[in-house]
Amino acid sequence: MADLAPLTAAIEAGDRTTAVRLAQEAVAAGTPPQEILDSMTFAMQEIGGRFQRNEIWVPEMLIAARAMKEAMAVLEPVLVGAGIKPEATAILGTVKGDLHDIGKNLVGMMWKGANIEVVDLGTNVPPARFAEAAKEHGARLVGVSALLTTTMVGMRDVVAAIRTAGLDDTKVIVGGAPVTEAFAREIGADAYAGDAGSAVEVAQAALRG
Ligand code: B1M
Repeated sequence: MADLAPLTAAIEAGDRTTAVRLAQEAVAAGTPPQEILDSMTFAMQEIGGRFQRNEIWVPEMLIAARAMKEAMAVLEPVLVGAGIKPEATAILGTVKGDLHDIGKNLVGMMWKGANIEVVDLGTNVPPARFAEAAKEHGARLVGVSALLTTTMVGMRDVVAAIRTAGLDDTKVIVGGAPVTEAFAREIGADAYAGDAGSAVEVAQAALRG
């Protein structure tokens, strides 16, 4: 079995040049693509954990996610060729009336790093659009972000739109600075994630449950 620890370490360090080179070498050496992918997603799980424990901050997480993205670009054609598909699809967006997207983008990067395909609808997304996109893409996850106390209330309408559309297998995950676990429960969301690191664990638990 190839030693993929240096690839994991390069992604964790945000060293994209090394990460891309090691990914290319692993592919060229005929390492099974699933093994390469696992070593890369493991790096993002580590990064997520460190971020949650306040051992690293947004910039470190961003550069790790960027290294992951570039190494993933090397792996993607090989994964497609091997028939390895993302674990699930997630629709992601910032709630209607809200233009903040830095936190949402971080969540998207972390989800992609965890082998979840992300359809990012951007900001100021009306509730019906989340439901339409979830239906169109057969998404098992819908992630909604809000940064304003005035817009977070609109998350209730997103949950309602998903339920009204009959998307019973689609789990709604909410997050953002003013959002709390209690609020998530109150509006009937399936789960709450406090930060981009825990959003990975929360998504994986939602997919299992
Ligand atoms: Co705005 N803004 N802003 N702003 N802004 C805040 C949020 C505010 C707290 C500033 C303040 O007053 N201290 C305040 C909100 C007050 C409130 O409602 N309680 C505020 C305000 C009032 C406004 C305007 C109304 C200002 C005005 O025009 N009068 C206006 C609203 C515009 C609109 O949306 N309609 C406005 C505009 C803007 C900018 C456009 C200038 C800019 C946004 C740029 C952009 O996003 N592209 C901006 C910014 C940058 C901020 C602050 C400074 C930073 C937000 C940020 O990106 N943080 C913010 C003050 C602050 O937070 N210190 C502020 C970094 C980011 C990584 O954290 O987004 O919290 P965050 O994401 C975290 C978690 O929350 C979580 O994970 C992320 C990583 O851990 N998370 C999720 C987020 N989404 C998640 C989804 C999940 C799970 C976890 O699952 C799906």
